[in-house]
Amino acid sequence: MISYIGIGSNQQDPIKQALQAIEALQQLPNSTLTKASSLYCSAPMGPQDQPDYINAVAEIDTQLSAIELLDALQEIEQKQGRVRKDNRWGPRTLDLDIILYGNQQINTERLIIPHYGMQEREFVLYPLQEIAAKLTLPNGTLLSQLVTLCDKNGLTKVSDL
Ligand code: ROI
Repeated sequence: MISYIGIGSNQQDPIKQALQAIEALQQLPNSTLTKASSLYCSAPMGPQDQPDYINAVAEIDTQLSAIELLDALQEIEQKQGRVRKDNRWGPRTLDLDIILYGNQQINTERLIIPHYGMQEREFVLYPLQEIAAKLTLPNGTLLSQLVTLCDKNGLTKVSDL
């Protein structure tokens, strides 16, 4: 199964966190990291009194089920010092989200795939476009169409800073 993983950090050296997360994704069991986007710097979505984020998207080819993948991603978050508390819209050391899992639509207590926010988040859509320009979402929407509709909101590649 081809799956896309969103990577985000705005604490504890975010660039290092994102690079370390990509390395950790390379070590996932029964999976291959097939692509990783550039790192991007994005303005915080949600409360503005927090640092800018570093975001990226990775493509993996995996034999893990969606739930097994979620467990593995949460383990990586924990290892990189993520503290899950009352900070739904607050700063985070590392956030790993399953953006897409093949063409599946999943709606359970723990998992909503495609990720509910992906359609309007520039820090998901632009990195995703970099590595999967021709992607179509499970509902038939073209990624390129969503990108056209989505303001960059100051998003920059880290290499362009
Ligand atoms: N804002 C940006 N720019 N990038 C993120 O990864 C991100 N993650 C979040 C919230 C707090 C919604 N804001 C974000 O979880």
